[in-house]
Amino acid sequence: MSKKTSRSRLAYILIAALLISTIFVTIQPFLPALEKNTPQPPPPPPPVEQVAVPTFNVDSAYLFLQKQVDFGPRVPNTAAHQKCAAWFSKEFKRHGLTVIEQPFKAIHYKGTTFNAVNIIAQYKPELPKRILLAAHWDSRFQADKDEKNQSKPIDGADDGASGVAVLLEIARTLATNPVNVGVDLVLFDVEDQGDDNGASETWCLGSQYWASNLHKPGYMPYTAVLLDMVGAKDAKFMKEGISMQVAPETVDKIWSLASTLGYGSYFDPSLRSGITDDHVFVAQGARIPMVDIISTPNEGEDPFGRHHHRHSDNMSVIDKNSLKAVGQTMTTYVYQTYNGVL
Ligand code: 1BN
Ligand code: ZN
Repeated sequence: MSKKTSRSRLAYILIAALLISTIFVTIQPFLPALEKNTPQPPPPPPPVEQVAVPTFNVDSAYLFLQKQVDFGPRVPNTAAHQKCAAWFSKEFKRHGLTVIEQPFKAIHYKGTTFNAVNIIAQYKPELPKRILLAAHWDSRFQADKDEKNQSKPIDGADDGASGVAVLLEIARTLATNPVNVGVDLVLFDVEDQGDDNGASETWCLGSQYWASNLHKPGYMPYTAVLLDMVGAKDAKFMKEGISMQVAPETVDKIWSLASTLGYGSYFDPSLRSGITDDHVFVAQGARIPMVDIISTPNEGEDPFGRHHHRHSDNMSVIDKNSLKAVGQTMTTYVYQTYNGVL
């Protein structure tokens, strides 16, 4: 082979090597991207610190209920109503929660202007993932279903104080058993001053106001539950129609949780028709799907029980077993939601 031929062959080899390395350097940055496009198994979720589910102290809840009734009927524009609202704020603050008092005027269907207030107690307000638990705190201005003293207000031990008592006990539980999820405990005013023969909008004035004036713009909890009439003997909680329309998965989770905990005799998985209650206005006005746990022990007449809107809705109808069934179920619901079980 001549010297010239071997030199030109060397030149060809050098040019080819240069070309190959140039191509490699050019496409090299794209190689990881190609790799990224091939399906990779998802990274494991960050470990969640598991928190034991605390016991719901029903004796403490009972005292919270008794205290409300001791103020007298919590009818708007009365001293009892004002004093009880102040006590709620003090009590939530004592447990380290951040309280927002949301005052508003509500026009009663009979024409009176009520000075009303919703109370919002926030546990760990800085956390974005939040659980909303609500109850109404007012009691009815008249015992319209009673045989006597129909124009006098009722104690509302079950219809009002029971749901709030469970929420106050959950506040106390959160303070002593920290959990890394936000919880909002909302007490709606003027739920129970409506017209039994009138429009549904005459009821639930506090939740209607809150739904149009959220304490935080754009507020959207991860899950939301309303407690109403949860303290009477022989309480029966059926899967309520509106709750099933707006949040069927939450209903199913709570009812099967209650059954697992041994409270299946209170939480009846049968369906029942929808009820006008705060959850309806929360779902309509704020687009927040909310489940209502409300006792309807009877069919036909008096679905809410023989004490409903009567003077017999006093401490004598309260049964710690009913309070415990709801309190323990909701405490477990909060802590297991955090633990990632629910
Ligand atoms: C529930 C308990 N409600 C009042 N006290 C809501 C309600 C309003 C139920 C109208 C039936 C009719
Ligand atoms: Zn009522």
